[in-house]
Amino acid sequence: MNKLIRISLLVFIFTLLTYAQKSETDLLRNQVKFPLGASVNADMLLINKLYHYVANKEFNSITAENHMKMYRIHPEQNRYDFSKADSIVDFALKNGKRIHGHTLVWFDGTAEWLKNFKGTDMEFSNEVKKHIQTVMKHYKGKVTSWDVVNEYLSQNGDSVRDCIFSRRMGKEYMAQCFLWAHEADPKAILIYNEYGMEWSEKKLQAMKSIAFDFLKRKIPIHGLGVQFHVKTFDKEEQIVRTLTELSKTGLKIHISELDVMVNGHNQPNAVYTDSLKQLQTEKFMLIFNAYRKQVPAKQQYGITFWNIADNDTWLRKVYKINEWPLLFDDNYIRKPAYYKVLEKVKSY
Ligand code: 9MR
Repeated sequence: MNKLIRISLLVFIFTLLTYAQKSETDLLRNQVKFPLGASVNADMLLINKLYHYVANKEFNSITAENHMKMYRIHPEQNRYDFSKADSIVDFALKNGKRIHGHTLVWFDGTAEWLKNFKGTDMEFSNEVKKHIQTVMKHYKGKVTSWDVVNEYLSQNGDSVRDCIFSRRMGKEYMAQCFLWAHEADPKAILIYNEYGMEWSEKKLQAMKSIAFDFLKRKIPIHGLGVQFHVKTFDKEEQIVRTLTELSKTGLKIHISELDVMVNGHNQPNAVYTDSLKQLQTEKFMLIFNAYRKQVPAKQQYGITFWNIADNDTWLRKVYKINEWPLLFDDNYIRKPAYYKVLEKVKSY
């Protein structure tokens, strides 16, 4: 009897070890040659063990989905609240992960006090400078890179977005923010993050020319963030083209907010059918493949998913859309798409 128990125990330990070893090679993050990231939420990390487990196990780069935005981190003119963002940073550092900062200046992430700021334009600029530099200095040596400005262009890319920053500081505000950011942390990788190039050639070209213009004028820009909130019906050609064209700048390319929507037309009764799952898998594979092929290795800053599992997605929370846009299902289990992408990257 004793012998039987010992043998079963040995078999159990052996299975566990084999599984542990196998599971390391079966991790997508170990099979890609660039950092694999996810944006996270501080409260979820704290309260949901599965969330914490998957974030830690599957990803080696971390972005705060919301907690570094101005409305969270700097809610009043003379008050910063770093507590939630700090807890994300602690989690990442403790587990040896890279931290990407998101985002210093964003029309939609701006705190109310700044939107309603009554001072002169010069005083407004000064507040923006103070914000950028205070946040960056707080995380100096911890946060590797920053989305300095997010969504600088208008929806279709035909002009600089009309927003509080362009109105108060002029259209050149982005260049100014990069200069301030560089001054605050000269080692930080500074990124301009944008969306929509996968469906707007005009926006793609506008982003590319801004990057070239900054390089020409020696504005300290080091990377371009391509959000890629992609829909199953977005054209393959334009997705690939986005990566090809932006790579020509020689800057680092970060796929910064990846998710693939299957209910892109927002149908209230949408069902996650097998054919949608298939289309979604193909899009994920296309993106990983295109990133490897179109972006030179030294420019590959990584692919970051916009949160962990389907039930964490902003699309359900913000837009109340029936969506399943990520690689983990509502129970934090890898979806078949995960294994397909893994298979694909292993075959390279
Ligand atoms: O996913 C984010 C959502 O939880 C927030 O309510 C929203 C406003 O702060 O921002 C979402 O994230 C956005 C990101 O910061 C910038 N690109 C677009 C993302 C989706 O709106």
